This record gives sequence, structure tokens and C-alpha cells, in this order.
Amino acid sequence: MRKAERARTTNETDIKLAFEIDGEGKADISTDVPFMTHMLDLFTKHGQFDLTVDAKGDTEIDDHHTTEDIGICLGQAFLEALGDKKGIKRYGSALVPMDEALAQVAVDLSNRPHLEMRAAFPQAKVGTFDTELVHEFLWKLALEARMNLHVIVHYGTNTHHMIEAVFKALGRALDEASSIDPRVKGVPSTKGML
Ligand SMILES: [Mn+2]
Repeated sequence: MRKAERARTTNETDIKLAFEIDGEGKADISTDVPFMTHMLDLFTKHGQFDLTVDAKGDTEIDDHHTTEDIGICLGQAFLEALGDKKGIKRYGSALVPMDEALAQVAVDLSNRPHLEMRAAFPQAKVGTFDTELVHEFLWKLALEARMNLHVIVHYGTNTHHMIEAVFKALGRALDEASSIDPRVKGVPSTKGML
């Protein structure tokens, strides 16, 4: 079973998370950041993962710590669930429209953490959520999962739609990259390791 759990408590946040790669799109998400709850729900459904998150944090300051620490825990759980990476496709990409917005995600489960993000969100906030935290979340996810993650929002006018397209594309790209290809023998790298 490709799954892992994380429990992480600091002075800023208290996070419990369980992640399964080969899931059914079951999400049980409870966080102090409602917009992230919504995005993690989409991510899980479109990635056909199973994800349980219980995240409490110092949102009286802002949503930064809680959003960041969910990214850390999800990245660590994803990496552990991938195990030895034998037989995986390694690369994945998705182009996802959401009404007027179009987002693209390409990922390499390369063991070389990197984030490239091209997204100009028209609004600094969606509800109470600071949209700059999308970058913070994705960077910590990429760092801890040791993946090369490229995110492009080609266009859009509604910031909620644009971010939603990113999380749906992220789920689909990671689903593809982490899926098992029966033709792949061992690890898909000419170096012999990932
Ligand atoms: Mn929505």
C-alpha cells in the first residue's frame, strides 16, 4: 500500500495528515483555512488519492503558517508513500480549464526540488485567504516531496477559478507521475536511481 501519515506539532500549527496514492478520491479535510480545505478537496478528487487532514493553526495572525505546514506534511507523506519509486511514470502533466481560467502543471518526481510558477492573480485575497500563499504551499510541497514542479496559469480573470484550476491540474499531474507503468522495470532513470 503506497500510503503514509504525518503528525506535526509546533508553536504555530498542529497538523495530522494521512495520504494514500492509490485511492478513490476520498477527501476528509478539516483545516482552519477554509479556502485550503476547498483546494485540498479538489486536489484529492482529481488526483484519485485519499487524503485526511486535520490542521489547526495560528490563523489569528494570518493563514501563512497553517498553509505552509500543510504543504510540508503533504510533501513528506507523498515522498514516503512513493517508496522506492520503482515502476512509476515519474513525469506527469495536466492542462485544466476552469470556466475562463486555464492552468497547466508539469511535474518530475526527480528527487531534485524545484518550483517554477508563472501566475499573475488579479486579486491579493480570495475571501480571507492571501493568494500569495499558493506559492508558499506549492514550494513547500515541492521541497518536501523532492519534486520538480512547474505551474503556469495561462490566463483567467477570476482569482478563485485560477487557483482552483491549479489545484485540479496539480492533482491530475501528480496522479499521472505517481502511477505505475507495467512497462517500467525498476526506476525510470538512466542513472538507475531517483
Ligand atoms: Mn470553487
